[in-house]
Amino acid sequence: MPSTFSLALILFALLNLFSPLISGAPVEDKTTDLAQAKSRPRCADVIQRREWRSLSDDQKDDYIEAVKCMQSLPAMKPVIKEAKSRYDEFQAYHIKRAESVHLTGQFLPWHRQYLKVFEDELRDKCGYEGTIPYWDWSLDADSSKPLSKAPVFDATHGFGGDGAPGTYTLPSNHPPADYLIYPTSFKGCVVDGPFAHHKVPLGPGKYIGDHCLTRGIQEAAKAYLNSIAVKKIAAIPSYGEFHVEIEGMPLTTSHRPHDGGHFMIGGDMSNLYSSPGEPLFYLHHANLDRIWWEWQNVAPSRLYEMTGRSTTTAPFTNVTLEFPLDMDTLGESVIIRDVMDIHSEPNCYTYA
Ligand SMILES: [Cu+2]
Repeated sequence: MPSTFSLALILFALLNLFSPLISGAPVEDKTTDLAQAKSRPRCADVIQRREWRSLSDDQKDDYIEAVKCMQSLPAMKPVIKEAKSRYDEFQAYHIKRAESVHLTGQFLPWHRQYLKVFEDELRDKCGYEGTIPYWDWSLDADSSKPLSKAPVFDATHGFGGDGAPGTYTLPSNHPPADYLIYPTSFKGCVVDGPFAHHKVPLGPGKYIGDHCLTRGIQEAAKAYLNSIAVKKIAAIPSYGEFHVEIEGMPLTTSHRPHDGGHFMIGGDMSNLYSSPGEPLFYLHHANLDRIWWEWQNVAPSRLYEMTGRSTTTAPFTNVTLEFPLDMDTLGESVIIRDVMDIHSEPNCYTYA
């Protein structure tokens, strides 16, 4: 756990960086367009995203093999030249877009499309026949076992475990507050499982330098990830409040499932910019996306409910269904409307 002081310091840095967001009045111009929604073709077939522990060992191995395949394919046209693999290219684009796709209305839809293009790439370039699994961390947070014993951290059929203390040092010329780092989360390199000693070329934060995949599992994060925390957020009736409450700090003053999950894994994952260097990023965000999808399905009016500011700095506009979700060289750029119904073209997946 970071000390209260270091948490306060981080919060201060976050508040400074995003102060216009916090001080500005929320923009309320809800977009609900059911007529348009009905015109989108329904998928003939949907593929199922499943919870990690419901996969067979072979299915788990297939997913990890596909991720490792992405890490072995050359980058195509990365936005940061040091990105070496196609996998790194996804991380690079997240670093570049981090300040516009977090703490804004497009947070959930942008990450929904980001996951979709990553999943398409696993299937198209690496012959993967499955989907991105999701990690329902509430199951582990509700359990009396430590989070570090969660099946995702298994060394044989999982992503490997916690960082080994003393194996990693943050760059000394790295201003932690600028990069929104939790220094105590960088416990050490992952030394077991399929990503042991895997080299991440970008991060932590906006820093560029080869380093090991780092973790620092925080057991205290259970409080933000348990089923009570999830139920509380799922019960929020408006999207405007829901997307803030699921995303968390610094929009909120304490952790929520999104930032709490990032913080729980630690290392690059605990960073706003470089987090997709951690392969569990995709399973964490798939679970957030599932919670949003379930929220959308509570009432027909929610399926296309969208609101929130488009930028973290003035002048603020409100995101609408026409707002662009750029994916650059990663895959198809779409508008928010296109991602809202995952059972409609061009999405065609669901959560089991
Ligand atoms: Cu992100």
